Amino acid sequence: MYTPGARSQALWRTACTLIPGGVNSPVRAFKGVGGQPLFVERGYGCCVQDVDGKEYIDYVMSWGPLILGHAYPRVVEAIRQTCEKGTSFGMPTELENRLASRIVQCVPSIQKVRMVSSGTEAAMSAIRLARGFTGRDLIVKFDGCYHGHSDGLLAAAGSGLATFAIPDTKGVPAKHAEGTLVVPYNNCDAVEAVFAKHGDKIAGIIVEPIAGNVGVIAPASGFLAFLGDITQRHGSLLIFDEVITGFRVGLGGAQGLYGVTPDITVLGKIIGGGMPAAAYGARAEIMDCLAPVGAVYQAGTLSGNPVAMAAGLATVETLIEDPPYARLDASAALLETGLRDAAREAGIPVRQNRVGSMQTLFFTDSPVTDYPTAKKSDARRYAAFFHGMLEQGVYLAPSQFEAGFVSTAHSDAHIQRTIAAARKVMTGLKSV
Ligand code: HOZ
Repeated sequence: MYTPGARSQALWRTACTLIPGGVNSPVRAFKGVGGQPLFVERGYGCCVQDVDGKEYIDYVMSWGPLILGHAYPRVVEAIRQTCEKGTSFGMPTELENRLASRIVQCVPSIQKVRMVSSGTEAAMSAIRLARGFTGRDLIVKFDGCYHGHSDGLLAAAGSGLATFAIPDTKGVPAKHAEGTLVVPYNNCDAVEAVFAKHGDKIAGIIVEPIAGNVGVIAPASGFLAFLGDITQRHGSLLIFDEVITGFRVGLGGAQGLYGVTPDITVLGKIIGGGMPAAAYGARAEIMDCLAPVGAVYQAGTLSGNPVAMAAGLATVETLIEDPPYARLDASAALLETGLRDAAREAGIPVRQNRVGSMQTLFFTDSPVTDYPTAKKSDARRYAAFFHGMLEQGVYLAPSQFEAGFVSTAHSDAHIQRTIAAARKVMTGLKSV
């Protein structure tokens, strides 16, 4: 197991006395892989440096927002210039219009968009909007999909809950979770059955169009189109949670990639450029149900925060001006092939799931298509791989059940270094 340097260790000891578990978000604590987290000093390009001066090639990239890499100069400059004029007003700014118009331009389902501060808030508000618009209460979600930590959406969720095998968190009254019907991902029959029973009470389906919080799982062919069809047949709404996939798998997100347009879209991560911003959007008829036009309430002191808008705008405009998706795909494919070859040479069975620049290496020999098959992955082997890679200067997600990300800052040389590291580490995994 990798032991971080002395400063990281000291900061960790202090953090544990001040902050529950020493972290402000559970998966950062390394509990899924064992050991102690690194404390970061700085990030540049595709690398981070810890407080002890060791450099790592980073494939977490702040869990997805940093598609352009750490401290991308245009983003940093936009933040700097905006801060100098004030950091928050609680009054509208032009930056909100500019980011909103870029989102409307790129995301097929969105005519109007409301900015908030986190993906959790955006998903929670999208659900409220779906309920307000349809006048129905029930929500369908998929086993292992994660939509933030609002009460009703924590049922059978991925991300930290998958990492810690928490089936249902304490503190959520049973009646809150009762409004959420959980069905297996990629399973049209199960969705059909739930609609046959509750169809006229279902406000909407919320889905990660590419699952990213149990590791990456692509939608089965026709699955998303089926969800569009069944929601339309029953007068309920289809909500795509594109917090991870928005601007990640293309300018139009997963809906652009697969050609399926949902009713409501939830965005986060990349649209904040590494600052706290998220959003939800839909056609005008739905969005105008929100206060102050309509009667569905949602608000926030820091919603549309100018600094976050500036960072998001600089990121999104960079992507629009020179879409990097073909390059990202090529870089991620290089990594995918290299890791798979390294595993094969070492005789370690793996499955590599990848869509564009998001991917997960599962330590299993059977296909991973839903949460139960993801759970078959050998978590002990993943942990050993994770620690071996840290030793070699490569930072992977500290849990098997997360997506890894390639950014435009990952050069072929960085990826080749990563593959060389994986070759060394994989040979030691046979005995694990
Ligand atoms: N929910 C994030 C992973 N899917 C974790 C965020 C964090 O710990 O920073």
